[in-house]
Amino acid sequence: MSETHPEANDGRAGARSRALFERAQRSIPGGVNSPVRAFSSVGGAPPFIRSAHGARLVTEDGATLIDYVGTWGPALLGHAHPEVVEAVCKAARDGLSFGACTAGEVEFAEQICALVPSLRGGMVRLVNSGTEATMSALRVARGYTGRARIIKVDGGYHGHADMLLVAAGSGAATLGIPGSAGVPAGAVQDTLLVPFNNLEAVAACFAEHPDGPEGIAAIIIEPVAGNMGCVPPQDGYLEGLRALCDAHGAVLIFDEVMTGFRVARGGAQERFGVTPDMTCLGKIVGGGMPVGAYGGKREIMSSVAPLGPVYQAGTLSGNPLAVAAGRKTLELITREDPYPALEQATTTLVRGLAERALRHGVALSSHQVGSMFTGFFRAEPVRDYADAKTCDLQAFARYHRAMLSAGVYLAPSQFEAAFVSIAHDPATIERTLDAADGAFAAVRHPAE
Ligand code: KE4
Repeated sequence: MSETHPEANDGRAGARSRALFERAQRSIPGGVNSPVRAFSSVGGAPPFIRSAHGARLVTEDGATLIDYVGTWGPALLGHAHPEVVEAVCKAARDGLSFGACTAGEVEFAEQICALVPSLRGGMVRLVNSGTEATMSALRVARGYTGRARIIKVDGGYHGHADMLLVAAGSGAATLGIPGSAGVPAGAVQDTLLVPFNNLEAVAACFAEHPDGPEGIAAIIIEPVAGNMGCVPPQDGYLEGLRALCDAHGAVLIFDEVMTGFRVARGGAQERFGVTPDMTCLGKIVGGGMPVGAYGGKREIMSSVAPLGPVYQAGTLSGNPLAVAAGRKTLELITREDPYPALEQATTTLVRGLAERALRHGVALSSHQVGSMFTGFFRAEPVRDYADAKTCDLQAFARYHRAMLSAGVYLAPSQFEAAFVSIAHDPATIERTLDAADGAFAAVRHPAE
């Protein structure tokens, strides 16, 4: 086991993780602080993580795993990057939170606005999560336009605000129905659902709800879908949304919580050359600490209290530790430009996985944008959530278990993206591909 490349080994929950999971379920709902972590769709107890450095996790059972969850996206620079950790420790020694203005948050806001095209010349407000960012951005869009209706994509996830927890009805453009217990019908009565990559359905919404007080306030979209698995926008799709919003006076909101600083330094809006009116950020912007942000054109953000009538607040918003982590992270991605190498490493991995799946006769459709990717267990490409739902989820579960046994930690759901960090060096990618050889064999010939 070399210092830089500790041997990856069986990551399935051992005795200590299983005991901790048993205990956790007595005091935490489902034993987890976020549902996907429970491993429900792949089975078995989740391994409990003790530490994480670079591209690797160490479990409570002492296993070393190669990590492609990356704490769901933030770990672009690898876990526990020394300069980020030092920045947090330094800030902590001067106090954890003041609930007051700080120089750091001003510098951070200026950094964010300089990097994200839709924020240049505009304004940004810091919050503590992606959910807060999207919830707040939609409230601002509604306040700014005086309209109530919003459009979201079926299979798009923007956090757990009531108005966004909607299930699709039948038909192309459907009025949302509550997607969770506890969400009253009234909370989603103004939420319209459309399939991803379908401009006609969006146009139909605007036709059905003409501009004016009963019209559509905003479209919120993941410009690269990540929460149905990684699905890129088809050519012209984002441009079409931009044109429809311009034509109807609706606010175009890019939820770049996952894609921001991931698929390019300036996010998907920089990569695809389409500038929204507002952007929501999270994950990488906090470098692993709890930071969300929303922002956009000055005239829109001038609606936000105390400047304007749209209320939004937060005790820990802009707290010095999270700001320190975020500032150092953005400084590093600016100083070092990791994107070409990240893309190359991810392309090597995705191509290698596709070759091995083919060799083992496993139907796999791979999608990659920058350093995020998903292998869908079906033969045809995936364009939207309806396509994604036809994947062979049993095959995915067998693959996930086999990769975990071989020391590779993947998101426990077919409908998630995987992430490569700058710490995933060629030896790590090669070790992952070796594990995948066995995993695809296990998919094809499950142990009796
Ligand atoms: P948070 O509230 O979890 O910080 O962000 C919500 C959110 C908003 N927008 C997008 C595009 C997101 O991907 C997310 C959260 N992503 C999920 C993983 N797909 C977080 C993992 C979890 O829910 O535990």
